[in-house]
Amino acid sequence: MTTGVELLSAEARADVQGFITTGYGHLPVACYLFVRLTEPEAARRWLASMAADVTSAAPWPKDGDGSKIKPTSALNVGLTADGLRACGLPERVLCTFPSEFREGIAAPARSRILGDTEESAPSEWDIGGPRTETIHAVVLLHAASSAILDDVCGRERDRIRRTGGAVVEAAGSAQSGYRPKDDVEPFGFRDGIAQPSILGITGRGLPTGEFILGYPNHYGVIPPSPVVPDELDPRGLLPACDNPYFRDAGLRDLGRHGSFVAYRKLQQDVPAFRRFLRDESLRARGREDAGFMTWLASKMVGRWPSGAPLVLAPEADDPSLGASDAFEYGDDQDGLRCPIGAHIRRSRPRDDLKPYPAEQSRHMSDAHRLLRRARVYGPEPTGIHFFSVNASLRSQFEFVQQTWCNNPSAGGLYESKDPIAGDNERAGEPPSRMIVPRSGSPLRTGPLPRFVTVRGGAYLFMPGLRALRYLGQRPTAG
Ligand code: N7H
Repeated sequence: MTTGVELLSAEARADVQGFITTGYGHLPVACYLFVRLTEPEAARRWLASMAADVTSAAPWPKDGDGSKIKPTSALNVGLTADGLRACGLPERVLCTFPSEFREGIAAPARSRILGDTEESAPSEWDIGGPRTETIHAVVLLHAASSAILDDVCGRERDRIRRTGGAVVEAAGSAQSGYRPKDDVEPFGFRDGIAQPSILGITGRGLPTGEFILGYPNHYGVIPPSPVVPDELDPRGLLPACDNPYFRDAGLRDLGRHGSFVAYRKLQQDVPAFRRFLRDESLRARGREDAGFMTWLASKMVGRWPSGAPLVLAPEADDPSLGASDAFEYGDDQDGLRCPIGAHIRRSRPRDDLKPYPAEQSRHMSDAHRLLRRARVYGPEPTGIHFFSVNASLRSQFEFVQQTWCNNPSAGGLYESKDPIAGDNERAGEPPSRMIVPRSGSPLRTGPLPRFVTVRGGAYLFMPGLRALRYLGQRPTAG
């Protein structure tokens, strides 16, 4: 959809949290504070005080010569369902949130969908699981330098301290991350290239409602949004609910300009990844062949280490194509260039979602896009703090993870899950293998280990600024 575009007004943008519309590429270092709210009144005051400082999606001002003046730090906040409850939000409001959000990422039903089993099971997590403290909110801090990050982190910790114990950092808080040089993630591949563009922000791309609540989505409808009865918002802090699902029902829109965020702490077993490539090289070539190992790893990802898409650079890496996202799979139906099972092809099949024709494939693929935000963690690159921003956790993040990454038959494959993000190596299941089509017979690798282990997670509601102020006020009887 690219015509008849309604851009969000400056006022609307100022109500959206900046984390939804930008990955803060110019703010390479990040710290995430995981907090618990122990007393509703003071917790609400904490939220209200933060609302004044939260970084919005308002366009950055420009200086005399027209260049943007970008902030040197950014503050954003998301709440879990437990967190909303801990702020005193009544059940009759909570029940208007989607069920997957209310259950939370660590609920057994969600783990089955996400493939969070064995070492990735929530019971094993460092943060956000049933054996660690309940997380109520996550404060996301991004900064231009470590010194600035220390500053803003200190400021937020002071704000927490001033609540006198009503807001406390949970064990495992202050997770830090950074944007690596050349955006190379721990397995050695350039990341963060393919991102959907939000129509109402940039004037092109996907319908705004895929990422920001309150606008038409992929199907041309404004999806249901969390709502508050009029009498619980006597001061009219929230916008009236003009969502056709609820019009004239005496409700106000708590969701407007908010979004949902899936947080995953994903640990990458870099030595196991290298070992696997080496073993496959020994099997296929009889020796450790660095060229073969890079080739196979790239077939697993769907891009070369520089980021060059295999579809455009089938034979060898071509760094000049490193940032390219202008490609489709229609001329590569058999996956001879980019395997059907490659991570990027299965997590976004573009024009070739088998068995559908191109137009329908594009349409279906576009219904399940994610805004990916990530920062690498560890002194040695050990994994990523992964965030998926989407209006629907169920039909975007969970759908991609379940139906495309974890599905051994995706795209007509057989016993082959996503080699990077799939729930490989599950007890009681046949081994999953990477299949690389070639002229002649395809290469079938040995069993894929799970290279990526989930170490933590949270489903967050990232409210609009008005909604944040509403959540921060003293409630009327609920
Ligand atoms: Fe993936 N990787 O480094 O190998 N991812 N991913 N991802 N991923 C992408 O195109 C990676 C994960 C998607 O539009 C690239 O920007 C790693 C999860 C989607 O063509 C690389 C991990 C989910 C895309 C990686 C990981 C996704 C994508 C290419 C875990 C969803 C865009 C760079 C540690 C549930 C596809 C780029 C498109 C791209 C890697 C996780 C989804 C290199 C290491 C959990 C939708």
